Amino acid sequence: SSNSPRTVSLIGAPTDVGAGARGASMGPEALRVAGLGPALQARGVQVLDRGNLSGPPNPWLPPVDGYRHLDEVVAWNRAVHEAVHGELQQGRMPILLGGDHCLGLGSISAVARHCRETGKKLRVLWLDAHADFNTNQLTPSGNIHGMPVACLCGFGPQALIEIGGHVPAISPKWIRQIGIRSVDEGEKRFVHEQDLEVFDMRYIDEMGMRHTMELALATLDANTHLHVSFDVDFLDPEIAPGVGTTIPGGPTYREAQLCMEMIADTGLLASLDVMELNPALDVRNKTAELAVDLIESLFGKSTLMRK
Ligand code: B3U
Ligand code: MN
Ligand code: MN
Repeated sequence: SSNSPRTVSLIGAPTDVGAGARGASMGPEALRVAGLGPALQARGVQVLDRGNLSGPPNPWLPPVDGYRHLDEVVAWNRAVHEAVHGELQQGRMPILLGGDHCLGLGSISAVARHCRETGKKLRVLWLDAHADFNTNQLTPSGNIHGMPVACLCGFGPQALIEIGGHVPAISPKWIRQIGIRSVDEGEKRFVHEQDLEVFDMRYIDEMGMRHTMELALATLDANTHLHVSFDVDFLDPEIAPGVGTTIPGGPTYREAQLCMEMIADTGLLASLDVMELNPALDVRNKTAELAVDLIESLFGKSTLMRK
């Protein structure tokens, strides 16, 4: 049983305007060099590479009112929103190649808009070391890649929260966060206040990845659009050094594979973000190759038997 479209569209968003380290702007090309397109074709899906979006350069300035590069982040997110929405309208599965995670806002707001237009339910899996639930009041850095989940839930600057034409773009109830292990003090309080469903590393340690994913994927049905926002810093830095903010103690290779395989088993994956890959910090493109390996599992590569 698979609702997933047979054609995927790769959309490159080469920017690091929302990040605290430069280099995620090279992510899309590193994923192509690691063979993402052919790997997906080998899974039996048609692949359209839509090339890269364009947007303003990174001015590398300090934050203003708790936001770094707000105008640039808005411009990039508008471009991402339109591109992702356009692909969904054509019946294709958008894969956003980041770029930093501030662009999850443009991507997921487009998915949410598409779900409103087609009467689908939305479930967002947020795979990340971070909750990305800061506001300009709470942020220690001003970097907007630490804020996209809050913005999607309606907490952020007007220009960002209204990108999908509906405020808030999504309800916190639609999100499941997995792999979380670095949350700022104020951000922690806000996560609890908004009742985000978080499966942090403590939970995964105690209960295991299988049980975690069973809960994160519970209550899906044939009318659910499943979106995965994969921040590559989700993974343990021992296996994935090529990201701007490495946090020790992430999922191992086996745990990450199981996570992807269980998502694949639902047959409901309908859109994907691959974010925060930073080739400037990588070792011989191995983090990009690992990301491609895991995306293959997300598309069913390691599934021998269907339950
Ligand atoms: N929570 C911190 C750090 C951070 C969030 N997302 C990433 N880093 N990649 C912040 O700056 O908001
Ligand atoms: Mn993130
Ligand atoms: Mn992260």
